[in-house]
Amino acid sequence: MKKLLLFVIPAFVFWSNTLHAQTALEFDGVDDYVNAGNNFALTSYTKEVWIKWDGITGQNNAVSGDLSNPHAFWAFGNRMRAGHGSPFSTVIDPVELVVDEWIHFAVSYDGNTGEMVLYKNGEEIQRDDEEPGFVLSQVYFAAFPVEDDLNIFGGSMDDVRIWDNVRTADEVRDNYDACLNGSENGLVAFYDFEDGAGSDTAADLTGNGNDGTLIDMDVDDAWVEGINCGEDPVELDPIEITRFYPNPTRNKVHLRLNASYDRLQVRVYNRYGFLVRRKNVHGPKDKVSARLKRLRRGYYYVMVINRDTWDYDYVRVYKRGRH
Ligand SMILES: [Ca+2]
Ligand SMILES: [Ca+2]
Repeated sequence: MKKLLLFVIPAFVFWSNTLHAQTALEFDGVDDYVNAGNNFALTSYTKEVWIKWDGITGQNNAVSGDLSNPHAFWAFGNRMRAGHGSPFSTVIDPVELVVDEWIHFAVSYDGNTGEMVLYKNGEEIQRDDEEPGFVLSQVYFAAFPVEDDLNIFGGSMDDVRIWDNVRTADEVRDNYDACLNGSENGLVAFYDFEDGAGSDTAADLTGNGNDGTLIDMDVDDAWVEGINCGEDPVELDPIEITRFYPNPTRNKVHLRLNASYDRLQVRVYNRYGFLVRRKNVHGPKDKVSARLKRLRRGYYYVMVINRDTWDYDYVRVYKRGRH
């Protein structure tokens, strides 16, 4: 039905902003960063992050501290690396970073042995010894602030996790692309970046209060499409309304869909773009209906949304009668 409805009223632009996949934060590579505070006191730790690097040269800090609490998890010289104190390059990815691709990195540090291990997409890629005895306290995303220099990261970041222990290789591999809920044992800060457009905060979902504050970022544009945690993304056909009837109608319109869907939402918008009806439908269902009873005569847009993918289709229906 979409092909028949190439005209779009301005209000539909607003609608599309409210329908999104999982989100991430995009950093402009100039001065954007997040301050996650200094309430950490970790003598052993594991940091995890998904990054999509946009290729800018420079220091590209992902999850780091600052000069007073120097630890760095960063992409310098086109290679992801980690360390603390100096040198900061205790472990280095032997392979150069690819631009514009989501990659997961994790680094663990054992404060008792000094051992540091770097993982890429769940697999160990390097390990080395660091001097034992570091305490991680301050955390920034996308920056390592020193005087007049932020050592900024350019690109997107998603699903930052900070643990107060040494995650094992099995734990990293089994969970790097899983969805966490924040209550996992040892997780001291967790940011899934689902806060959404307009938010100047990246909430810490652990309940430990390590919320991140967006600094010098455009809170409307910085929230972009992120990784989809959980199962491998299944390629689903876009939802489509294949038939709707009756039209015009007095009471109800029935909509047939191109496939069965588990979680649907039906919305009715008036011709000014205002939402006048909304209901969730639990499936699997390949047909739904929308009530137009008690609405004024005129044109309405009936939208069906697949709540698993936020994909949608809509049709225009004429409501006849006085009510
Ligand atoms: Ca996310
Ligand atoms: Ca900025």
